[in-house]
Amino acid sequence: MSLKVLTVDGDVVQPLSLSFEDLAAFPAAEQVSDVSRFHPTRKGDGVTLEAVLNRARPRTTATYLTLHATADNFHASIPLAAVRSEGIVVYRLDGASLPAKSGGPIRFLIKDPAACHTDELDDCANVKFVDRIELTAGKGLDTRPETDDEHEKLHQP
Ligand SMILES: Nc1nc2c(c(=O)[nH]1)N[C@H]1C(S)=C(S)[C@@H](COP(=O)(O)O)O[C@H]1N2
Ligand SMILES: [Mo]
Repeated sequence: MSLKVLTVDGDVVQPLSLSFEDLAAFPAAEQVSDVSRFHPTRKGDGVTLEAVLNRARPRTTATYLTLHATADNFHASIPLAAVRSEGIVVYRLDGASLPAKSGGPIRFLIKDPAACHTDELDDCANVKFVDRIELTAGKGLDTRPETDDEHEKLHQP
């Protein structure tokens, strides 16, 4: 059995547990090749968030989508309606699993994010090391920095 890298759960009809192979098997129309087209500094291939949600089927009561990175305890919760068509789940680089230095094994990307802490769909919501996508009625856990100061601290090595 192949290793599951992403769980999708919460307010959904069909909770999912996906491996690299599961994501690679999504049809071509649901794949997003070469995310450097959206972000020159970011690399890899993904699938659309929409394709993942079509399988999980959020209930009509789900209004927020929360991205959880257990690895460094970072979380972002964003309105489902706004992110639905904007999200990419990046999982592959050069045919192999996305490396940690690119935010792998799974990195979330918003196609056209706002500058950090200026909007709910901001650069900070491009969560690295995502292992769980949770759908909820109302906003979930969000640890994104809210001020320039907090932001600077987060980015210090
Ligand atoms: N897991 C995790 N994801 C994260 C962060 C983090 O600290 N941990 N920082 C966020 C912030 S504040 C920003 S601005 C972007 C930076 O992405 P980059 O390092 O690819 O430029 O990643 C976001 N994703
Ligand atoms: Mo950020």
